[in-house]
Amino acid sequence: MPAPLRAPVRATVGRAALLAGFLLSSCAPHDPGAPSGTGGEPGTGGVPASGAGGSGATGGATSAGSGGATSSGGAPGSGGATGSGATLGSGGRTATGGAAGGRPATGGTGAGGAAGAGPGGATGGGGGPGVTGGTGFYRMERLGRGLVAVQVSGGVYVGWRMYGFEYDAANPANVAYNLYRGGTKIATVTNSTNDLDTGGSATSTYVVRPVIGGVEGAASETAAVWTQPYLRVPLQVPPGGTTPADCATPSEAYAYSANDASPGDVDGDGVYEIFLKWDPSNSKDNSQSGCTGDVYIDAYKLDGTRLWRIDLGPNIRAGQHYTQFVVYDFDGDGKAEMAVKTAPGTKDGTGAFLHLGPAASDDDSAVYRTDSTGYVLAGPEYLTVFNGATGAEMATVNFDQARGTVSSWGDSYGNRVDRFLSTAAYLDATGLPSFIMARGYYTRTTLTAWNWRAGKLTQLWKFDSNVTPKDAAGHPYTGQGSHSMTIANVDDDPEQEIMYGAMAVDNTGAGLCSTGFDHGDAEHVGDLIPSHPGLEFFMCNEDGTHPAYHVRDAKTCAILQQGPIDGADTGRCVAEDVDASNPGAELWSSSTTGLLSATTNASLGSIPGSTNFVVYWDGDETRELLDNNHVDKYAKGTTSRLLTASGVSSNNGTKSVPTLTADLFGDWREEIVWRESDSSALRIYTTTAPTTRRLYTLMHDPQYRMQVVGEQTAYNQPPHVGFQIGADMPDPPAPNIQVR
Ligand SMILES: [Ca+2]
Ligand SMILES: [Ca+2]
Ligand SMILES: [Ca+2]
Ligand SMILES: [Ca+2]
Repeated sequence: MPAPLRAPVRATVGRAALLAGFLLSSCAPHDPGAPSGTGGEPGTGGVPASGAGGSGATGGATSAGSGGATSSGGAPGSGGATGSGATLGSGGRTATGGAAGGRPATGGTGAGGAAGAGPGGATGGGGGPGVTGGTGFYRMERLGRGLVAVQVSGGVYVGWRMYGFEYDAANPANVAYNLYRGGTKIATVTNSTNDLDTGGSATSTYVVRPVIGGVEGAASETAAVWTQPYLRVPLQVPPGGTTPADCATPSEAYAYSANDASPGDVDGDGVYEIFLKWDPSNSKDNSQSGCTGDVYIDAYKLDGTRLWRIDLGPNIRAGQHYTQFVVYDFDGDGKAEMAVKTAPGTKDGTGAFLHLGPAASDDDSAVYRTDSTGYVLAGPEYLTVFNGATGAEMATVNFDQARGTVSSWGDSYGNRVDRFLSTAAYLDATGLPSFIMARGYYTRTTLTAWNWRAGKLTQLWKFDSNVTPKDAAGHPYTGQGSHSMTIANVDDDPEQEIMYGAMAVDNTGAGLCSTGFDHGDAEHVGDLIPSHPGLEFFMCNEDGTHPAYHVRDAKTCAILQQGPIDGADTGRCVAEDVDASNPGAELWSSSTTGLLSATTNASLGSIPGSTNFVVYWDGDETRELLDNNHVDKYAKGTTSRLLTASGVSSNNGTKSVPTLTADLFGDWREEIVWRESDSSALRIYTTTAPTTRRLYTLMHDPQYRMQVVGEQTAYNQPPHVGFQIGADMPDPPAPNIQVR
């Protein structure tokens, strides 16, 4: 049975006390959409340090005006006094501990290394955007507080982030948050990171400050109230075109729609930007011949400012299996990069053809497409790293899984040779992330891991099933991959492993294990069976000659549950805790009957209303269903509607997936990004359902964050955290992270 939701803890503060509050006395009123915020103010949030006064860097609040425009946040603060821990005014970044720039001067980078104790490096008690902290292994993003306020019936819903390093697993009560409306403290929230302000209105503004060990920390950015439960991000739709007269599908008009997206903070202000792939209406599944329009990738600030557009050119075909773009901060400088497969004719975000590495001497006017089929089976193939802020090419190398002989990948006409996947993962002892490019899964299977560090792109390792054909138990590594690739730490070292359908690869690039059950379309990994040690992996299978689905020990590939061999192509399946009455996750799929317990494989009743995405949306700990443009609740065998987003559309045909789901702002519940049906904007929906479950931002869970990186790939799958969230969950473990 579900744990009863605890009563919210919310202390109201008398008005007189508020007026005496010195902390906000110098905050300028919020000015939605203003180009600059207010400067820094001395605060008490920082820890005494020896640094010079902190200079607030660029601001950037997620707070938005009612029209949906993002306030671009504060100008640099003038810095706090030495030793007192400068904080900033609204929108500004906190310079932790008052050091210039606020970053620790030295930081531990070895496995399990402690954060350095450089000037200003003491952290953890601050509260403004871009706060640093933690001493764990994984170098994670420095995020703002993500404060959102949405007008709802009965007041204003307000939600914000708890940082992963803020969470005190041993003493959760040590952390609380003071919520201010217009400079007046209205609540101290101790068991969640949200509040329903019954006194709020559309003109209210909010600030939140952490209270750690009884000491109030730095102010967040200021949030204005949205009058609808989404942020609208205007887009610039690329002009359509017409295919050449001599191609397989001649003189065909095509138009563009917004497709998959990925978040990354390109300017280090603690606010995500959105990287967006544009899909031409004539994009193709690899099995289909025909020419396609070019693929574009844009980056947008949340106010709709387009930062750049990359044109991948005529030698990259459009379709779900071709362009997999990896967005994350790979070198740890606080700014996200993007890596993607490119070719001659690709123009970077400055409008220039690629010109580095092998691209320096290629022919950018060449079209390598076979006109009679539309496939691109000749010509150079590259891997390029782009600057996230400018779209400029930073490094290009040959794509080191060359197509070679087309027929060696499973067919001769050009389908299976061009099956690509990508994601990021923490693979080596530095605690910095790497990224992974995969080619092939029906027969030959290859993965390469790459580091972008100190301005250089280097290969960390390469896995090739031609070199390593079987695991220790004799199960094949050929033909095992899926249409998605998910990351989890499944063994005893902190580095992460790669779950690749029926097989897994260790962080070192060595094969870890395989079930030999062959290719499938969907996979999910998490703590699916709480009573079984470690993480479990679930997938469904395509060929009908292996079990329709299986649950395995993610570390050993030992089969824990399996479905019937039913001859079906089980193309859709989900594992998640959607039923509070059953411990752990439930399973369901397109070829089996009923909702099944991951722990026992027993049927629990009728199947949920969709077999697609899942999303944390309402106030309890079980997860909700996301399909097409709606969110649904499964309970006691019944599926009921929680949200219908009118005016938006899903992507990728019958897959009906959103543009993106991730914990982009607000509390730990996930935001849903859909495109407006004509692609004139993205809408980022946020929940307004109060909860009394408190969790740190899911983006500070290394497994979830890496799965968000991989979410854009091929048949998009929802990300899963690396610990149990569910009706019977214990308090979560502290994440092994550091933010600097
Ligand atoms: Ca940003
Ligand atoms: Ca970077
Ligand atoms: Ca590991
Ligand atoms: Ca959220």
